[in-house]
Amino acid sequence: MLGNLKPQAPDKILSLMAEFKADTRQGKIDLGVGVYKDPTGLTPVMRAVKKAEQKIWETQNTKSYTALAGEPEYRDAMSSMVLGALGGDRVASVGTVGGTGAIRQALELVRMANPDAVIHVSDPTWPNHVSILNFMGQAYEMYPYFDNETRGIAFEAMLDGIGKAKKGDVVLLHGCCHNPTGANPTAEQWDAIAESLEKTGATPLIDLAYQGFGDGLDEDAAATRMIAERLPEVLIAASCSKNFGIYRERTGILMTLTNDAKSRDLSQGAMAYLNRQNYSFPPDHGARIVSTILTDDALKADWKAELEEVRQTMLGLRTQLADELRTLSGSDKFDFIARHRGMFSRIGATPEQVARMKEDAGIYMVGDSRLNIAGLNRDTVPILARAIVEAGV
Ligand code: PLP
Ligand code: TYF
Repeated sequence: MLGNLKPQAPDKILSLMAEFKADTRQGKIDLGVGVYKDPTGLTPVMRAVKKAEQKIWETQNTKSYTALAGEPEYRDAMSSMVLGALGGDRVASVGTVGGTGAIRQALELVRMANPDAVIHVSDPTWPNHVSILNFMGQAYEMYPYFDNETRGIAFEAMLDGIGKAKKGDVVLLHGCCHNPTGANPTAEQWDAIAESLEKTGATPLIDLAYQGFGDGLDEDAAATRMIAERLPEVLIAASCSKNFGIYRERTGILMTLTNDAKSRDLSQGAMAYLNRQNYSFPPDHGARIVSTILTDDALKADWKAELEEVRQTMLGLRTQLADELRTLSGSDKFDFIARHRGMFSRIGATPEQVARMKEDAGIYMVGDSRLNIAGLNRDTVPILARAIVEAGV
């Protein structure tokens, strides 16, 4: 039976990780997979996470099952972090296996509610969105997003695209720090996106995987909150992998906001049902770390301070790289790097140029020319800038 299986194409980002590991060259630079690295190249366990784990170790007296939906303290704390005061009783939620699990459960929830739904995703989007949609056999369309000339958003085309969504369809949006491009809508553009959703009646599904990595914890949730306030029904898939640095703990949450108690309760029941069908109880350890931090003033303050250091480090690298490229290229065409936000920028290099940077300079970025800013440090920025200019980008 198992011999009938077809070989599956590997995840390009994860294969790049393996290729980088196997490269024996000194001075190679990994700008591939989206994990934060400090200037020494380490993905640290955050201080508040260590302290929360210690507190859990000292006080936890059982590892018995929790609840199908996950612990209420975690879900409440996440609702406040993402939605601020808006959360409250419009929200239904379940803990999930990472942000990926939240997206998968969201798509399954949509399929249960409307089997005819079409999911509208940005072109490009995180490859796993497309992979999951294909695997599920879920109908989807891509709306234009990135302008390869300006390396900004092709906004008129984007609006046109999402305007084609119908009531009962879903528009998948990156709440902040778009992956893979780094280009994000302005506040005015977010307003126009909300207006389009109001007009068409399509339901937004907001993927929030980088809250705190762009303009700040509240700033990065502003678009999500504005949409949650204006739209009658909103789905949010949030991840704690990056902003708490707990990638391997697999900590995420799926939230829905509705305008009536009946829909909220149906949604809560359906999401818990989906957890049961897929894995029963969601992972607890990461969720408990998060709720321990968010409900303790001192831990929360320390976590926020460290997250802000992480954000500022990435912003500093962006400015340095844009400055360096302005000097080396004698033009301002790379200034978009300083305007982009989050871990990634798509720099607009061809696949050949990306391959050349890997071969000549040992610089690894994803084939679509997405680079992870956090893979750099002050010493490697000039090396990358030179390689970009030498490759003729
Ligand atoms: N959504 C986007 C856009 C991502 O980049 C990621 C990965 O980091 C996720 C969701 C989910 O991440 P995880 O499943 O590791 O929480
Ligand atoms: O885009 C990235 O690099 C991150 C990490 O299958 C990631 O989102 C990459 C591939 C994958 C899961 C997570």
